[in-house]
Amino acid sequence: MRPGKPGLRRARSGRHYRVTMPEKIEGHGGDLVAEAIRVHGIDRVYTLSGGHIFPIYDGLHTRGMRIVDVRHEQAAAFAAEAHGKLTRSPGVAALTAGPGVINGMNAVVSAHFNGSPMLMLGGRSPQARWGQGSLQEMDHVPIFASVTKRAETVFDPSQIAERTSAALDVASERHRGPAFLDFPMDTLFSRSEVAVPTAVRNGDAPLEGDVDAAVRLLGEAERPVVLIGSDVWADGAEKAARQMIETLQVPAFMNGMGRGIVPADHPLAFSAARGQGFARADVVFVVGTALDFRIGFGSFGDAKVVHVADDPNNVGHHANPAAWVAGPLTAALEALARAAQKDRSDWIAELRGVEQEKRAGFTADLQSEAVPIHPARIYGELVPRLARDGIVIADGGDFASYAGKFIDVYEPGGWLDPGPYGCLGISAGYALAAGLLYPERQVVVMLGDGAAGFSLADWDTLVRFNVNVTLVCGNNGIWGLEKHPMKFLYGYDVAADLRPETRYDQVMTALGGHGEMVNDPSQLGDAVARALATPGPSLLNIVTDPEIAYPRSALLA
Ligand SMILES: Cc1ncc(C[n+]2csc(CCOP(=O)(O)OP(=O)(O)O)c2C)c(N)n1
Ligand SMILES: [Mg+2]
Repeated sequence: MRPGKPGLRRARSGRHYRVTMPEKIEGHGGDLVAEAIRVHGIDRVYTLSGGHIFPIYDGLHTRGMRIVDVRHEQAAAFAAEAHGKLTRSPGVAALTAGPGVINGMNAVVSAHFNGSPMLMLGGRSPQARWGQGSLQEMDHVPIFASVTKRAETVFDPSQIAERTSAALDVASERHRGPAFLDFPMDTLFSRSEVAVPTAVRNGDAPLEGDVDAAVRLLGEAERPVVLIGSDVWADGAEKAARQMIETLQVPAFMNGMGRGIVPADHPLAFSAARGQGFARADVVFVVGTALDFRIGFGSFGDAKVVHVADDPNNVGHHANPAAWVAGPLTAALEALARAAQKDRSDWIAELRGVEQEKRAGFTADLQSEAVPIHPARIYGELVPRLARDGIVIADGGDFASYAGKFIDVYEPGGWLDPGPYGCLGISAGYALAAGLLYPERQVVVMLGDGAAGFSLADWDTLVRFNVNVTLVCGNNGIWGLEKHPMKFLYGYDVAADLRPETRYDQVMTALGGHGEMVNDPSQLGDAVARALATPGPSLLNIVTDPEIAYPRSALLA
């Protein structure tokens, strides 16, 4: 929304909404950035210091807004991405020109893949000297253009508030994602007087696609399943999803931020039976997630696929869906809930049988007495001690894959994984955002030893902000998810070993947190309990068996 006269405007839905006259404020560029962020209801910015962005700090500081500063920009940017995932309004990172901005790049790409609302603000060398070789003089915008919804440089000081506000709105619009703005130093230090626009909310746009066909397919299906993905949570459609599933008695699987929308102990929630569910279904409804490698590219044997996406551009036409629907997911799920009802108790009972059988098959590993410790045993000790509203973050290869298999989620917003971009090193930033947003909840990171190396300097940040987080490191001394496949393909492996038994626990204690190393499975339970009970950050360094590879079947490409 541009600043302007008060009055009625027409929304995309055709409805009208009232526009209030925004107040004018006078200030430097940082004031205007901070004000635009503040009026969007966002109270904090993640950052690492750099002179190019000092006015933004001043703008935030003088408004009493929170500045969360880290040790490597990737942590600030991943914190902003996690903030977006958890709060469903944009997380904001402010990074200094050149290397600062580029260090945050992977989180922007992750937000692009994950549909996470996020705004990255960058410093930029002064326009008055452009081309003369200022420090860190580079054009970020073309680099960010292909992985953001909007990437632009704001040259005019009087446009700063408006462009910042518009970038936040763009990031929040379906299909959500990252936006990037940078400000030349001379622009950011200049003063102007402008009106700061208020936030624009997502309207109830009409549904596109063939709603009737989707409803008919659901009404007629004998053995439907639904997969609920991250966009259902991001779009605030979790109640509609649960209602549809319960009304029509459709077995539900969940991935990404969709996990927990139907609590893991609900009669219609399934996870271990996923292979069988997809193989035996006659129609698979995929709602709010891409038809990508995580779900066999949307090809489910003989089953038809119906794709429900939050935006027409996100429909997976490659899978030739029998029907597709695109638009607000609450409306889409409410439409599906009007399908004809059917008795599906036999189908549900069949899947429940499979679920129970598969879960019974996990028990031996979860309780394994083996030395070195079986990675599954760690989950065997952790899972019973997790709070129902805990937040679990998975960062690593094989060790993190076990998290997806063994950790049950009971509330939406309780699970954070890197998503289909699969970037190692998310966890310090993700934990920082989660722990500061929800200090009263358990935050637990399931961390590979390889993944640990990407972000361990930011354990210092977790200590400095006294974030209540437990890092559980499965230390097999290898890049397991790479070593085992390479050995399988070539008969040997290179570049896949780490040093065995590295003392990551001592890194944590040196930085001021709680750390323990565990070699003996019988000591594990008590160590987990101690770590969870210790305020502030703690790290369990658990030496696991490098011979054990996660049993994997997904086709990555
Ligand atoms: C930034 C980044 N670099 C490299 C990879 C490739 N990669 C995926 S899993 C993996 C191994 C992870 O090792 P670790 O965290 O120790 O977990 P493990 O598989 O040993 O349990 C690697 C190197 C990646 N996904 N992301
Ligand atoms: Mg490892």
